[in-house]
Amino acid sequence: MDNASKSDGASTAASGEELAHLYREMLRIRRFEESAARAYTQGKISGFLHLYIGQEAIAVATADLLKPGDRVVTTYRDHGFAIAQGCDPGKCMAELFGKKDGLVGGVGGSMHLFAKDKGLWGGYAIVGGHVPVAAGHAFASKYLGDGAVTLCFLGEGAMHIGATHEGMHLAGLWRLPIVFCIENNRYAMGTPLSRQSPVDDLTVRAPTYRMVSDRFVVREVSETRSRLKAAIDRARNENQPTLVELQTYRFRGHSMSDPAKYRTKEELNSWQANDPLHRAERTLQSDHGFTEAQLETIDDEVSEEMDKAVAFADASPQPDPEHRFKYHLAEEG
Ligand SMILES: Cc1ncc(C[n+]2csc(CCOP(=O)(O)OP(=O)(O)O)c2C)c(N)n1
Repeated sequence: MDNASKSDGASTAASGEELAHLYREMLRIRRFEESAARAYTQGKISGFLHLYIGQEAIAVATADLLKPGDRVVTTYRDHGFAIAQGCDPGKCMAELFGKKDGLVGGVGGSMHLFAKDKGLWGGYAIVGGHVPVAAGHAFASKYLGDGAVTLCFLGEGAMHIGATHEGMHLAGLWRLPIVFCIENNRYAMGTPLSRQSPVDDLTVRAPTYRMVSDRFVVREVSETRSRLKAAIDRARNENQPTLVELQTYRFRGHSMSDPAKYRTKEELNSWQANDPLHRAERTLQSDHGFTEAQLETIDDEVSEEMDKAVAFADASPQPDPEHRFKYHLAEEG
């Protein structure tokens, strides 16, 4: 199947109300992460902090399509999914701070956000290690006949890891209800795609796993939503897995400790000029009559929400030392 024309015909256009919702969700992630970056420089967050700024449209489009029971399994770049899927930003921030009121009690940190009740089955730190886990989730859904779809997000760097191919192989062999979404942000840490992969088009591997594929540049959140919808519908209705390559860009370094000197300012500027968040803002004004004042109100509300999230995380106590061992062994009963 031709990669560029895989949409099932679902309309890409969003109504003004829908686009305003998607825009607000993208802005919530951006403001959350800007607050997290500030907190990191103030020494409130230890360890790694990988920001998703620039890629928000993907998590927001995904969250908009999830049905109850659907599962998202992703990488350490996971804040956007947690926020978009309805996790409380205060609890997310407290998790980044390693505090007791964090999403997983402060033991996971930034890379391991988890909220089963919201369909977020984990941020994982081992590159590619979560792909067989995601295939396992999809296998469980098929076995139990629960009608759920699993979405597995991975960076393009994970396409060169053995575990990734074990997971994809089984998904294709067993026709699992899963969508593999490669967030190709062009760099694995400081290594550009051209030095990681013999091919530029990462979906060429799809037919070897009997998967359908799609590949596109993430510019419009509404287009991203309709392209992912086609893949999710295919998984849900036909048990047909899809490999989607979403071409995107991270505006910050790999993590907070990376000054990203391996890329040019011109390259960064060209992607920022097409920032899906700002494109949505412009479309709201040009096509749906939103005024500057209305957009400022949305920003003020979102910024206030994130200020409260930081205050909540600041006020939360440290976890009880005993809590560190809670998840090491399965509890009886
Ligand atoms: C198995 C394994 N090898 C190496 C690392 C160190 N590491 C952490 S992130 C990363 C780059 C991954 O890049 P990519 O998959 O493109 O995702 P991105 O960070 O761009 O979202 C590497 C090599 C790791 N976490 N796991």
